[in-house]
Amino acid sequence: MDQAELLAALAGLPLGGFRFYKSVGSTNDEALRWAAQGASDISIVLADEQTAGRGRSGRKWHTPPGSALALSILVRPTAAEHDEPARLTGLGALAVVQCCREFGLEASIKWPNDVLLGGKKVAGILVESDWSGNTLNASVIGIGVNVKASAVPAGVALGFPATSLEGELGRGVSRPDSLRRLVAALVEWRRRLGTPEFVQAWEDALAFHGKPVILARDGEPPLHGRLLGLEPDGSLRLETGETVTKVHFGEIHLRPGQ
Ligand code: BT5
Repeated sequence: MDQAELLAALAGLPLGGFRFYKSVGSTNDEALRWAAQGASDISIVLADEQTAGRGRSGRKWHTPPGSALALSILVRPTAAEHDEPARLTGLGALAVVQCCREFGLEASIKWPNDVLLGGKKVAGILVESDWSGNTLNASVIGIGVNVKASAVPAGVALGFPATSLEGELGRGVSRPDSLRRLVAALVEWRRRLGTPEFVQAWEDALAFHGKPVILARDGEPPLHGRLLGLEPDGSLRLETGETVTKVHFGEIHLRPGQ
C-alpha cells in the first residue's frame, strides 16, 4: 500500500487533502495538527501502522503494519454538525456499516463507537475536536478497521472479542478498495447528517436493539435495561423498569444483558 495506490483508489471523491504515513503515532494527532495549520474540509490522514493509536480514555488501539485501515477524516463542521457533534461518531460508524454491507456482511453499531460483525468488534471510532469557546473549528473522525486477521490483537486482554473483515468473509480484501468504499459512504451519509433519515439509519444499525443490555459507567453502578433506540442528539434510550432513561455519550461500555 503506497500513496499513489491509495490516491488512485480515492480518485473522484471530494477530498481536501491526503497524507499517507508508513508509520505514525496516531493519525488523529496528525489530523488535529494539520487542522491547526489550516487543512481543508475532508482532509484525510492514513497510516499503514500506528505506534500510539488510541481509543477512548487513552485506551490503546492496535494497528500493526500491513493489516488494517487506520485513518482520520478531518471535517470543517457544517451547521448541522456544529449543532449535533455526536452525530459525527454515528457518521463514522454508519460509513463502516455500509462498507461492510458492500462486502455482503451485516454489521451493527455497538453504541456509542464500535462496529461489530457477528458479535465481534471489527472497527472503532474516535472523534476528537478542536473548539474555540463555543465554536467548533474542526473535528477529526478517527476510524480503525481490522481488515486482515493480523490486525486483531493477540496475546492481550481485550474489552470485547474482536474480528476482521477477511476473517468474517473468508477471503482476501484489498485495503485500497475498502478505503474507497468507506470514504465514499462517509461522504454520502454526511450529506444527510442533519436529517431524520440519518438518525433512523443510525438507530436501525444499533446492536442489541430491543434487547436487554448492561451499561457499565465509570464511577457509577451499572445500568440494566432494554435498549429502545436513539435520541436525535445521539443519546441512547433505555427502558429501565417503569421509566425510560436517556444515556448521554460518555465513558460508557455497553454489553448484552440477559
Ligand atoms: C475505540 O476505542 O474503539 C476507538 C478506536 C479508534 C481507532 C482509530 S485508528 C485511527 C485513529 N487514530 C487513533 O489514534 N485512533 C483512531 P474504545 O471503544 O475505547 O476501544 C478501545 C479498546 O478496543 C481497547 O482497550 C482494546 O480492548 C480494544 N482494541 C484495541 N485494538 C483493537 C483492534 N485492533 N481490534 C479490536 N479491538 C481492539
